Amino acid sequence: MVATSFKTLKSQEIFANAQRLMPGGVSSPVRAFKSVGGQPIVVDRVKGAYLWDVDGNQYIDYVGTWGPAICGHAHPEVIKALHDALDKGTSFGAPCLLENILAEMVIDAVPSIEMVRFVNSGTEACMAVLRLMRAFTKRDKVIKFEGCYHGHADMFLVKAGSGVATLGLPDSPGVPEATTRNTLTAPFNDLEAVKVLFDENPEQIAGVILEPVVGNAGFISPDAGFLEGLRELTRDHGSLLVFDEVMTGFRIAYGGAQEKFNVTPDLTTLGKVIGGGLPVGAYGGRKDIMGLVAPAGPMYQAGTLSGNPLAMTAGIKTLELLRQPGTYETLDRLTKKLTLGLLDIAKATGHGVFGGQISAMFGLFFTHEPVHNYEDAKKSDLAKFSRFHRGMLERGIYLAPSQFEAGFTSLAHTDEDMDRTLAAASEVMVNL
Ligand code: KE4
Repeated sequence: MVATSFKTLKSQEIFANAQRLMPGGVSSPVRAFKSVGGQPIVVDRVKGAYLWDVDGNQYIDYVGTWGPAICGHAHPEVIKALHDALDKGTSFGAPCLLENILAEMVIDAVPSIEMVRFVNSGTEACMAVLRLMRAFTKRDKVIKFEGCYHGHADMFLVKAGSGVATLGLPDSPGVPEATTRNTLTAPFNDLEAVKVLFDENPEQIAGVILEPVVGNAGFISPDAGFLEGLRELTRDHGSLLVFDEVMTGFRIAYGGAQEKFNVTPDLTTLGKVIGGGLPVGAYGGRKDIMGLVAPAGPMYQAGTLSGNPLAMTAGIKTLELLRQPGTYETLDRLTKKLTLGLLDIAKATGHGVFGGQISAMFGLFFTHEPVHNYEDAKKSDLAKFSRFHRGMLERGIYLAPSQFEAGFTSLAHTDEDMDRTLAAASEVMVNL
């Protein structure tokens, strides 16, 4: 028995008060555990691969604050760098050397990025990149994929993944039809459907935006040739290809999914890892496109805290840690051990299961069928996933509280953590 005394009285009290103060008691919907049931735990502190709740329970954390904690939470070198930076102030609202340093690291790392603009979140990055796609091509329509999530801006809340899918929302009220009229959707991994959209909307499509490895419908890998096919289609139709690498950037590889799959988009969005846990987003790409962004060009986008010295500091240190030799081999080995172990245990205990991992990103579905797109994902056994999530939580394993999310490992996770996680899974899956 994986020992745990799972008492959460303080969490329950704090969360009850939170629900009086904030909608759903949270600052972001997926944290509310709505789709997996039960009360969320209230986190007191994090360190390395672990988090502790306010009742003192310790968990092995596979959410990693949704991706940024890829070096482990509160990495000592990141914390020290922040302490040193704090003495110089928290925000300048003016150019600072740290922006140059992080920009240079991003440009050196990401194949598509010749020039970059920092913002404060992945949502902001995706909003800006959509405006840029339209400004550059002078076309209004954009193709996204069902189940992909590109932040909560109006024009992306069409068949979106992540929290929208988690809550089973038909998309959101408050979004005018006029705003989403130009957002076309296709199933992920379906090149034919994209071809039809291009044929039906000749010379009207500004571009295609996607998560090159989907994390917001659960973990879904691109089929062989899918990314290459999109690169060819967009080029043939004078449209732009945009990889939303807010989640995959610096996680799938140091150069992101575009390095891993050797497909270079025209524009890329980033977030999460490049802020090392502080609020950052970024968009970047070809110089001839980025040259349109104000004040260099006419396309307007701005932000009070964009490029602030603390976020830049955390991002710089995080990327310095990631670019050490062997980083991604370690992440891949550990995550493969975990994922293959979970799949083996599920099969050995009689469950249909489909899942996989790429580098430090993984996921599984309880289903007897393969999962290539969001429709497939929705057919999986969501109730069984909820029971799995709860059983693991009670054994000190903190998984993303939704089937429509991905799992994340870090450089702080160890073989012992994986062994403990698999031992917990063996217990939970027997009686799932
Ligand atoms: P943010 O605005 O949350 O920083 O980034 C939006 C975003 C854009 N693109 C991709 C591929 C993303 O995964 C995200 C945000 N990811 C979710 C988790 N799936 C953030 C967690 C949350 O919404 O609380």
